[in-house]
Amino acid sequence: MDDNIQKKACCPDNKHKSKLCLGRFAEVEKHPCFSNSAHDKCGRLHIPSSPSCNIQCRFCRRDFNREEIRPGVSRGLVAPEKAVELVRRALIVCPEITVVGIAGPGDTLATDHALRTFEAIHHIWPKLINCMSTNGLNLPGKAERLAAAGVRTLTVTVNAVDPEIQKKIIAGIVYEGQHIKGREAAEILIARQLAGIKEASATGLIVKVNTVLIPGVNATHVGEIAAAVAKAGAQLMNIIPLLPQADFSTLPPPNAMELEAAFAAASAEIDVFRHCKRCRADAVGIPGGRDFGDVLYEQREDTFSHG
Ligand code: CLF
Ligand code: SF4
Repeated sequence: MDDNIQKKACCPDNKHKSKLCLGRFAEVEKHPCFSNSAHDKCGRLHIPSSPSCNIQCRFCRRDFNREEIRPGVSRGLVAPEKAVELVRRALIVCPEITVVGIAGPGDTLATDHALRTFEAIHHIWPKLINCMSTNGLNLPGKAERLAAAGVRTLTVTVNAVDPEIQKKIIAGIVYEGQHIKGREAAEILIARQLAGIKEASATGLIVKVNTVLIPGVNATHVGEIAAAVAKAGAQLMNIIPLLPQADFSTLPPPNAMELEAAFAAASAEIDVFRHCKRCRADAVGIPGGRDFGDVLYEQREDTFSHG
């Protein structure tokens, strides 16, 4: 783990390192997406257990197939009741796995599928790092249950902290049973993301923020996002270049200069993770290495239901 991350995590002024914080960060030395030294050595099992989403990002196209390598895609859905057997087989197929992540194909907190999955796994493998990725809308109030379910690392996707920018990125949200659009939806989402990050960080989770870099929309806003999420307690940021699709299919992906400018702006505020592989929701193995999803997900029909 980058020593800077430890220092910033323990105390923003870098003056001391508490035992609590060092213990907390020693755990993620084996996390391929939180530790620069582990990204090509440690593996993650993604369990595609979350069936639906509570917001609509304009760049998102969820799909079920075997071919595409990108977030939002999986071969199907795995029920929480099937997760323990899946983990057991995954640890045999790929012993390097240190992390069980849930990152879709929908949002992990839109339903309780991900939480129930983590609870079942943590009961049997308390040393595995459970890792959740969420849009953050339903994050406030969940930190203690997440921690009790063995979730040590949390990723919140924050694409803007300015509602005028955020309202261009989302078509709407479903909040407290209501469909909400425009600036109101953007304000609610941003407020809940920042409140959720603050609460999760205070509870002891290590928080990373993913930001999708969208030219002409949020590409010059990354420094402000980084400053806001760092203030809320996030430790790490991952900038993901836009894959043009859905409503944003006609936008260009960011070029190398835009990406470097975003990395530079973010780096001034927070540590930046630069090894992201834009994983599928059912990825298995060391990111960037061989994917064992075909072995794991396609040979046992009883553990798998196409969604
Ligand atoms: Fe999965 Fe995400 Fe956890 Fe990693 S992936 S839920 S934090 S265990 Fe990692 Fe894949 Fe990039 Fe995500 S390389 S897409 S950052
Ligand atoms: Fe897609 Fe994730 Fe956005 Fe939901 S939060 S619309 S799953 S990218």
